[in-house]
Amino acid sequence: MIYFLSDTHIGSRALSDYHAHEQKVCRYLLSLAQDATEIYLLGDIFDFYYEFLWHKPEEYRLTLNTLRQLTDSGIRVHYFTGNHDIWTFGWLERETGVILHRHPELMVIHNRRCLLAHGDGLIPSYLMKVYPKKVQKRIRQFIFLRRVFHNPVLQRLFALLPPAWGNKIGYGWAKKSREKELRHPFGYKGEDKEELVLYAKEKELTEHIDYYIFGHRHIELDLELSTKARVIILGDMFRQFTYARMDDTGNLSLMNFE
Ligand SMILES: [Mn+2]
Repeated sequence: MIYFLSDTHIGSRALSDYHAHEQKVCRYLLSLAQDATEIYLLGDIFDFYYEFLWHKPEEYRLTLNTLRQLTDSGIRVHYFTGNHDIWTFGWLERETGVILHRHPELMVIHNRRCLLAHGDGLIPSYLMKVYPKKVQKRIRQFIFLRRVFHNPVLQRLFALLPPAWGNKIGYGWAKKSREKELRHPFGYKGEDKEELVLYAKEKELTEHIDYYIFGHRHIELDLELSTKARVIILGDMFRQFTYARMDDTGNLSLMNFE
């Protein structure tokens, strides 16, 4: 079996007991070991993750050990960075044995063409022009922040901060975005408005993908396009505990944990 999950947001200070949440996620991950050959982690696994120069994220030791246990048992674990856990500079791979991906990847899995990505920043370019000014501004701010977060010079500078300060800033920023989402869950916008669906539709004009698999949106979606391509949005492992499973014949289904 092959498993796909995203948005665990481990360590989120928006949860009253984030240790209990981390334990539950690790219990789930270990439960996959019984029949998993591969596991795809599609981003935002940690709510805030930064490898500072003088401090590595040891606070996630339980998860790090769990991932190491999975990879040691021969399971290939793919780790896609999201928009909360961009800041790994090699330590995570060494510590856990995961295979790191920083960009969307097209992979053939059990004969199915799969496009795998966290999903942040995937907006068809024509959409920007038709959006109202207010929405355009919000997206531009997001893209600007995304550039700042991905900038190697700024990343180095931030890594020099005393870890206590850096973590305070990081966890605080992440907590705010989680709280906002919990207060107003952004529901499915519909086939003609949901950016990731429109992105898939645009891509289908030039090539065919069997499964588009995304995270990021914290909604559960399994939609078949007219080209028979399926767009899967995984929900999350934060509040909904949903994930996807692919069997040996390439059939994919959305599942629920506990
Ligand atoms: Mn995200």
